[in-house]
Amino acid sequence: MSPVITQCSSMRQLAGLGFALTMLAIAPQAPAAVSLTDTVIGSTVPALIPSDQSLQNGDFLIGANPAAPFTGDGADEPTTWTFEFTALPQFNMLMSELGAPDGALTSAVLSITITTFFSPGPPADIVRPMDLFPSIGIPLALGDPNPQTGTFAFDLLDSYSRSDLVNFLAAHGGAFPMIYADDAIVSAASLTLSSVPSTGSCVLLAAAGIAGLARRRR
Ligand SMILES: [Ca+2]
Ligand SMILES: [Ca+2]
Repeated sequence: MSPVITQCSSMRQLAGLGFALTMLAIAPQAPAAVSLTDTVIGSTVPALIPSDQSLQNGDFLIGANPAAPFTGDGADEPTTWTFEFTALPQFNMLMSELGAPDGALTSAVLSITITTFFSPGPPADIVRPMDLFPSIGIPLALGDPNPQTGTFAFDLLDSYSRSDLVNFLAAHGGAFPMIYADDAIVSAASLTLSSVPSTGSCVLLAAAGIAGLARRRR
């Protein structure tokens, strides 16, 4: 609060600010920022099975690749999973915010924890929402000891437009399918979608505050 208050040069301005803040506080349908997170978990050491079979590793599905020796060894195998937002309490509020004409998605932070048996690794790996391009490259950041586990975080808005992400979420009915490929075990992932109230809502609130302030000064 202090940066705001220090900009007020008189008691009148302070009183006006207090009134405006009161208006914001008592507004009956003041929209709030919404932030939803879904987290999925698997083992860092899944079973090792023949490569013509796929393997369920907790919330992750490791895909078959008959051209490779095994499934579950973290080499030459795609991993897929789906973030689910529909069951979360604030899902409808988030979709309402995201449906505003100006789009209110402010961040979509993906975190993934991977274990690679390559050093340095993982070599040329990627992650992306299932149907969206381009893929996001995973940094060649893990080395000895081998295998090594590391966590990476990306804001999907750095790679995709707001509308692409919102349309993707809507097209999948609130689910958010993902794919990682192909030289690591993915053992944890989370996606946090954040929104702010649409500009229209903020303008209405600000107008109410200014109108009230004008009446008070007459
Ligand atoms: Ca494999
Ligand atoms: Ca590979």
